[in-house]
Amino acid sequence: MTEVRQELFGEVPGQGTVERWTLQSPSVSVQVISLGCAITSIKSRGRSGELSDIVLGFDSLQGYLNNTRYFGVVVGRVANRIAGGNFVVDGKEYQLAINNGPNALHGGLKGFDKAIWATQALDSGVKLTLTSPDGDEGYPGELKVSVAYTLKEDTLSIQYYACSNKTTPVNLTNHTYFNLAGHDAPDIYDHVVSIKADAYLPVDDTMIPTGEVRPVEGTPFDLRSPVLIGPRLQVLPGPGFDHNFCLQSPGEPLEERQCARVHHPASGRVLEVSTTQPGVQFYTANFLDGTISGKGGATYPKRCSFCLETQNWPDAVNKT
Ligand SMILES: *[C@@H]1O[C@H](CO)[C@@H](O)[C@H](O)[C@H]1NC(C)=O
Ligand SMILES: *[C@@H]1O[C@H](CO)[C@@H](O)[C@H](O)[C@H]1NC(C)=O
Ligand SMILES: *[C@@H]1O[C@H](CO)[C@@H](O)[C@H](O)[C@H]1NC(C)=O
Ligand SMILES: CC(=O)N[C@H]1CO[C@H](CO)[C@@H](O)[C@@H]1O
Repeated sequence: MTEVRQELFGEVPGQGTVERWTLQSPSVSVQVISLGCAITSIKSRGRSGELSDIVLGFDSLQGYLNNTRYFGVVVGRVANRIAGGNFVVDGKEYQLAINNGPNALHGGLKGFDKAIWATQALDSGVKLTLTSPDGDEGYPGELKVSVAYTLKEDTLSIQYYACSNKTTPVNLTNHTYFNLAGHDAPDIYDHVVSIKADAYLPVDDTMIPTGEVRPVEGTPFDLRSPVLIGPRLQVLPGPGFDHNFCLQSPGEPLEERQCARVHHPASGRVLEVSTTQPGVQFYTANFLDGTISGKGGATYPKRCSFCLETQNWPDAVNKT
C-alpha cells in the first residue's frame, strides 16, 4: 500500500502556488514538488533500521528557485549539452539559447526545471503535466509533457510522455543527486558502482562527446564489475565522472532493463536503476563546491553525491 498526500509548499509571486506530494510505502517515502517536477526527498532505512534522506535538496522553496545545480528536477526539453546550441530538423535550422560555455545545456535559460507543473493524484503516486509552447527556448512545436511518479514497496517508477505538433528533439531525464549514506555525508568514496556498458562516449574540453564510441575494456571507465568509487576516481583523467555510458545503440528497440547498481556497504543500501533509454550519464558531482545551503544546513562539497541520468546519447540530434 502506498499512501499519497498533498500539501502547499510555497508561493512564487506572479507564477502561482507550488505543491508538495508525499508518496509513502511501508519501506520508502518520496517527496516531489510541482516546481520543476523535482524529487526533494527519498527516505529509506539502512541495515540497523535508521531512516536517512538519500537525495540532495533544499528545505524551502527559495532554494529550489535558485537551484543552479538542478537538484532533483526533470530536465527538458533536452537534457545534457547540444553543441553550439544549434540543430537542423525537417530542413530548418534552429538556434537555442547558449547557457553553458558555447553550448546549450539542460533545456535552456528557463527549462522545464523552472516551470510549475499541473498535478493530479494517481493510485500510488502523482502525475505532473506541462505544456511547452511552440518556440519555447528556441525549440520547434508545442510539446505536451507528463511525468508520472509511482511508488510500489521500494520501487520508484518514473514514466515520461511527450507529444509535439512539430518534429523536435526531446530527451527528458531527472537529475537527482544521491548519497546512499545520507544526503549530508561528505563524499561517495565508499560506494561501490557497476554500470552495464561495454562502451562510453569520450568528451572534448567543453564536455561534448567527440563522436567516438570507445570500448571501456582496459580503461578506468570499465564498471561492468562492481568498483569502489574512491580509488577509481584517483586514476580517472579530469575532475571525475561526467560521461555517457552506452547501454545500446540509439536506434535499437528499447526494452526496460537494469543498467546500473550502486551499493553502500556500510548502511547496506542499494540503488538499482532500470531504463528503456540507450544511455546513462554517470556524474560524480564534480562541480559542486560546498557553497550551497542545502537541507538541514548541509553544504554539498565536490563529489559528495552521484547522479545516474538515464537518457538518449548526448548531442544525439547532431550525431545520428
Ligand atoms: C502547434 O500548436 C500551437 C498551439 O496550439 C499552434 O500555435 C501551432 O500553429 C501548431 N503548429 C502546427 C504545425 O500544427
Ligand atoms: C543561489 O545559488 C548560488 C549557487 O548555489 C549561491 O552561490 C547563491 O548564494 C544563491 N543565492 C541565493 C539568493 O540563495
Ligand atoms: C531518475 O534519476 C535518478 C538519479 O539521476 C536515476 O537513478 C534514475 O535512473 C532516473 N530515472 C529515470 C526513469 O530517468
Ligand atoms: C526518449 C526520447 O525522446 N528520445 C529522443 C532523444 O532525442 C533524439 C534526437 O536528439 C530523438 O531521436 C529521440 O527520440
